[in-house]
Amino acid sequence: MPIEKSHDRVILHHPKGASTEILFFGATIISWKAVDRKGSTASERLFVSSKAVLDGSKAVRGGIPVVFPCFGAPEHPEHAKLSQHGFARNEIWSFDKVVMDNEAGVSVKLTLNPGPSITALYSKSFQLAYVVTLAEHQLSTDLHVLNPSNDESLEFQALLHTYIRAPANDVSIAPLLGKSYIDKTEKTLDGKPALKQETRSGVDVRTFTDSVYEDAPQKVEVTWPEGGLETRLAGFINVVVWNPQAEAGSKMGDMEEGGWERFVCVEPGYVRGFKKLEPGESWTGQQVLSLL
Ligand code: TA6
Repeated sequence: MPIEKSHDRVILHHPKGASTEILFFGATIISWKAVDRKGSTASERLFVSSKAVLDGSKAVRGGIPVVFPCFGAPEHPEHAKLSQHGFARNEIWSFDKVVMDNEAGVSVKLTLNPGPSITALYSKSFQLAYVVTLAEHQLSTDLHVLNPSNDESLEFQALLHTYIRAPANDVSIAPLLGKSYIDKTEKTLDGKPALKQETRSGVDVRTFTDSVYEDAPQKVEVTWPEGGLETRLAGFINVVVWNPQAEAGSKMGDMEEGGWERFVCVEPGYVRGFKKLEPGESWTGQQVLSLL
């Protein structure tokens, strides 16, 4: 059966063996299994910490959390009451409909609109739709933001916090050479994160890494011996590369021991400044993950 829906999640199955599992909590994708191009059995391509909390009491440590309307600590006055990375990853989304179900793939749409738990913290009108499409070797995640207001603009940040399962100390991420980036692991004398220019043709995460790249390329390859993934982005202007290593990872209560050795986060986002939608306007951020 291509689509299994229960009270708290939906699981999509591709006829050729791939699958993906989406919690309605946060619209968090907690599994993507894909068959590699050599045609062996489907294996897990995302990382979810074995200590992740999946009962809806806190954001999932792993998979693909949805970050909206702010990235990191809130900076916009309208976000003053929000927690880190905003509310989207902590809210229950609604299953809207099956978008596609055929040999090419299976696709579903989830939605999030302001409910009491959101309006208590955030006063702006918005409509979010998240379309997840599973193909044989590919997973697409499209985040649609609509400003339904007749008279107010909407300013937000958005990001897909993708935890790619990989041998972290052996990965290379490209092409980021020459791109400017904010290094959040280093503070300048005035306490601000350091602005740097990438000098590496292949970025590694062998040390604690938390880099926000400007002018994201439309395609990023994450490669390692014996494997790799490609991320194609549209609508997003930044890409964040994050791995806490033991330095930060060992302090995270929901990070399994040594988990930082088994993932790299490559996160398409619109996180430098704010995207502004005038009344009635909409925006889409797309991530397409493909096996190399
Ligand atoms: O995307 C990188 C980052 O912003 C890091 O600074 C780190 O905070 C990470 O997200 C995880 O954030 P979380 O709120 O999920 O613990």
